[in-house]
Amino acid sequence: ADLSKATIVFVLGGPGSGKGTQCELLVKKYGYKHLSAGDLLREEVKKGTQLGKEMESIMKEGKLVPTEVTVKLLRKAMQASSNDKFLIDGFPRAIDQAETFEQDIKPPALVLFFDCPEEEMKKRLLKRGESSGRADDNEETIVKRFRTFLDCSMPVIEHYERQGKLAKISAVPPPDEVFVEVQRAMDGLST
Ligand code: UP5
Ligand code: MG
Repeated sequence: ADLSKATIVFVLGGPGSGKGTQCELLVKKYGYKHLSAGDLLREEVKKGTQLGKEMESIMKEGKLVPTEVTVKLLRKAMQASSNDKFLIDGFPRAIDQAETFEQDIKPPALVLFFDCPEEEMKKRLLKRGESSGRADDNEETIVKRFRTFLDCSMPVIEHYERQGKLAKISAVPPPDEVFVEVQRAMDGLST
């Protein structure tokens, strides 16, 4: 796809806030291509390459993989898609990542932010950890992921709020209720 004509929606929120869950609903209703940065990274880890091993240990520490790695994976996946509407889930997670993506690819039309208290997110992640097999769904890593979110990712959310691009949505109600608010934000987009 010609990425200069793409419509980009960033889907942000803390660990376990429900980004992936809402993206699934969005795909069904709006036909976007869903790209989760975390999923793309976990696929690389599965390949067992040297780079994959390095990323695995970063993710286990709840830290951020270098920006160039994620942007490269995202760009490749976007170019490989025939779709030109993208949900970029779990990215950008730091200001430099937002700047790099905007310069290399394009600024987002809209940023969805799922607002959720840590206690609720922790409860969800520990529950999911019983069956997810995700190496970062354990109490110790969860605390580190929260820390990184507050220190590095909240400034991204504030940045887009200042630009008037942010739709802040409470992620506490059940998924279908959260999705009502998501639709309200999406329907304001003219594409
Ligand atoms: N659930 C969902 N919605 C619910 C609701 N409304 N009510 C009750 N339960 C709800 O949901 C989490 C769980 O909650 C599920 O069991 C769900 O059923 C339930 P999910 O939709 O999976 O939430 P999500 O926000 O997607 O949580 P996820 O764990 O994927 O978020 P993270 O941001 O932590 O994970 P991600 O995969 O994006 O990143 C993982 C790691 O990769 C990062 O910590 C980092 O180390 C690395 N990374 C980078 O370095 N750079 C990147 O750009 C991206 C990732
Ligand atoms: Mg997710």
